[in-house]
Amino acid sequence: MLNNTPTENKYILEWIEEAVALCQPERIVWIDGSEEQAELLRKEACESGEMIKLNEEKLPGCYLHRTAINDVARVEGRTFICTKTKEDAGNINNWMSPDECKSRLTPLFRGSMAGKTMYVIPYSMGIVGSPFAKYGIELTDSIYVVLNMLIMTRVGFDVLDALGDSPDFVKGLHARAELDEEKRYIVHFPEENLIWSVNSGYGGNVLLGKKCFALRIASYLGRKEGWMAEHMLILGVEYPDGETKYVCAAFPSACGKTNLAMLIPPELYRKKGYKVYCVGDDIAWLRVGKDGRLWAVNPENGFFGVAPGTNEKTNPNALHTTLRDTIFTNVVHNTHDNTVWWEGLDKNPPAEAINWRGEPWDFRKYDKNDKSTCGAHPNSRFTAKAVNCPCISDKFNDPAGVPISAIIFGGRRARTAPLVYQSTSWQNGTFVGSIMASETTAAASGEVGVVRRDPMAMRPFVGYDMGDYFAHWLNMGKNIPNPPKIFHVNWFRTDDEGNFIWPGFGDNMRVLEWILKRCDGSVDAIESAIGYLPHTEDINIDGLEDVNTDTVRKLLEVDTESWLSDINNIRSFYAQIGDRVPAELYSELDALENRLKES
Ligand code: GTP
Ligand code: SPV
Ligand code: MN
Repeated sequence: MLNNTPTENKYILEWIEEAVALCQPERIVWIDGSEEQAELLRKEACESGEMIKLNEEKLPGCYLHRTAINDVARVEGRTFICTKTKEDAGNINNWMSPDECKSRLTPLFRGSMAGKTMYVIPYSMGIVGSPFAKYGIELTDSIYVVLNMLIMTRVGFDVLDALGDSPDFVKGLHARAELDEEKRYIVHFPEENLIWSVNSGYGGNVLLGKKCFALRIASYLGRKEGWMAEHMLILGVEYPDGETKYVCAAFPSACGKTNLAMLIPPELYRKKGYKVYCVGDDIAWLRVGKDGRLWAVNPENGFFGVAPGTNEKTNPNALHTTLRDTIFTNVVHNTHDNTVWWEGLDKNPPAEAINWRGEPWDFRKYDKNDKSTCGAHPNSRFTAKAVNCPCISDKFNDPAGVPISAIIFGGRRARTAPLVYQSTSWQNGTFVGSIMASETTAAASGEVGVVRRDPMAMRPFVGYDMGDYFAHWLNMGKNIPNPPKIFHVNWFRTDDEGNFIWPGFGDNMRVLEWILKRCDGSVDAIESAIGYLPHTEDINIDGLEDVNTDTVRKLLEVDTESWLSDINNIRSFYAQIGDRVPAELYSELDALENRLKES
């Protein structure tokens, strides 16, 4: 079956032959990255009903796709790290031995592509040929996956040329099989650079370059090779004098990375000449540069963003990015003009509409408090090209990446975490990342709104033991002569009625400004039990209607009682991670507890 292959690489060809023998596809199609081939595949997907072509005038090059109803988010319970020993995967990950996993999954793949096409996608995470880049090949039976990978990664035969006869690539095998959730598995073999995904067709489970490779496998490689793969956005703030400073921020899924990455500063900043540019919205690969600073690249080539809540006010840049060449997944189909809609887009839900389940949808029956009445799934998404983003950074395609001044951690905390605080050192900052917690969202299956610890927003994405991951952070700090400063933010504090107190979105610029001033030493701070807090008057609230100094004071309050009860929760979480949690972090925890008790 493997005739006229675009590569002679025996590692690639032998592996494909194995996968073909297992899945038994009728034919093989190599994806060359060309527009002609992509267009043929789009047509085929529309003919089969897998995708719907949207209004070419209003949304040129855009398509709608609906996943199976049982297949709308990442499935952490069915995601496994299959290292030889359980200890290397750690207690936070699900683990299966590689042999057991392969024998359990082999029957699920066997014959799964009979009568179908197997697509071979050679792709690069990072710019082909750059020192940061890592290559992958995904085999899949889904055109939807191919078309998404064409947007999210750099696909083409130049990847095969760059690989030559090297075995150094990540193998990814994906089969939709029966989309049976009881037989759904997303499994990683970090020691073999191998990923298997079966019985799903949802983004994070099947676009294997993203969470599976660029975080789980890459975090494993990063630890071995002395770099970091993180669940972080990257943005640049351009100052009125033309200088640009870059920051990375790690927030858990559906906690505001895409929004912050594409932020438009409030008018008062724009007038002065401030601009914000997006380098990445989800994943950062970080290395120590020759100049002793930490440098970041975004290994992706597009955005797989949350649709609900995206609108002309909250994130106009994201909205504009999705106006062409975009694949929408699980949003509302407006059948009147063949466009799309989602909750929070505008106040005009379509009268003639099909919901994400594919049923006729009556917006008048929508009840804010009952998610099952939503037209769009809360985790519905857009897949859009980075080049179509109005605020994409001119460094987006720079193989060197960008130098990072600050790392920001954050999550959804209704009470405990203040609007912003600064850690006191890299070690203390690593501790701050390690104790991150957030209320769960619709981005993963399971209960929504429960507080869970999510270190560095990487709980679902570290490809090895979490204690070793913390140790890697501490080690990296020792090797960065001029490290970024580390901060923690929380846009999600609520009042007694449950309303967000901080306006968020573009106004988060006001917090970024304080953070960057701290980086260049131009503003003082208060030393508190948890770290450096802003003086109330140093958060610029000019032009904000519903925020006064009292509000800011409330947002910056540290409630000792709730922090002390959090300490107990952190102790049991560390215990759950196990005995590889570094001693340095326990001393940070003890010191924090003592400071809180004294305060
Ligand atoms: P993933 O793609 O899952 O990793 O999510 P993300 O971290 O990129 O989150 P995203 O920016 O898509 O935001 C998710 C949800 O949080 C959306 O519903 C946003 O409207 C909301 N959100 C983002 N930023 C803010 C903010 O500053 N304040 C408030 N209140 N909500 C926000
Ligand atoms: C996330 O859940 O953090 C995402 C979406 O960015 S997914 O690709 O599904 O992981
Ligand atoms: Mn994400």
